[in-house]
Amino acid sequence: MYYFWQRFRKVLVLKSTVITLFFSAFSLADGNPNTVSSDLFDLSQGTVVVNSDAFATPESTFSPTGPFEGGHTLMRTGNPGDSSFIEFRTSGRVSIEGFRLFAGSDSGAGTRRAMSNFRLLADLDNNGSYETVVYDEPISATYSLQPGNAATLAEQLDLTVMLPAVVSSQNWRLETIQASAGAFSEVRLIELDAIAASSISRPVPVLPMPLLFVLALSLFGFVARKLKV
Ligand SMILES: [Ca+2]
Ligand SMILES: [Ca+2]
Repeated sequence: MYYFWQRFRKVLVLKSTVITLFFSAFSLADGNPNTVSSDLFDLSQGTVVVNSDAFATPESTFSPTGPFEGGHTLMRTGNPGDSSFIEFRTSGRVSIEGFRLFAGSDSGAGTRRAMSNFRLLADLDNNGSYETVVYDEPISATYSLQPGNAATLAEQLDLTVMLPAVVSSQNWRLETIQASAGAFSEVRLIELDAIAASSISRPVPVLPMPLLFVLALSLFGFVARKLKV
């Protein structure tokens, strides 16, 4: 039994290492640092934008490269507190346990092009209404002060969010809230990468029934031998 768990743990460590190397390879290959094209929200995986009020290239939020600023999106031109949205459909129903949000304000210009809130919604029953709030939290418009921000540059946001439960949907909607006023204040999104639901991160492994049966037989044999002694 001890040997089994030792082997099981070694397999988990090996799989985690392989996955890390896999994503690192994609990160090196892509234009915007640490964004990937291998995630379930990416255009390369079949995602399409179905509706948006963004000012420039909403599709680029789902692609590490693109025609505007090398792969960026500018959301709707508004005032502080105004929201802007992108609705998108994945190639099929996908299950995510988190996401990684990349955004960028203007260097040396305070909170210009920053957001003050981010929402992710889902239409689970495919009825055209995004009734499920997947995530809805304020963001520090001064990105360097945002807890959990892993970006190297002070004006950028690289935020990994793990959800309390897996969410499965094909229809999604993101919303940003504009932080600053004046010209050039549209929120700049760089990327939204999905983190696919994975058995590796589940704390309790579920053993298959045949294996449980074998383990039960082994335990029974062990007890039987002990009782004979
Ligand atoms: Ca992506
Ligand atoms: Ca992008």
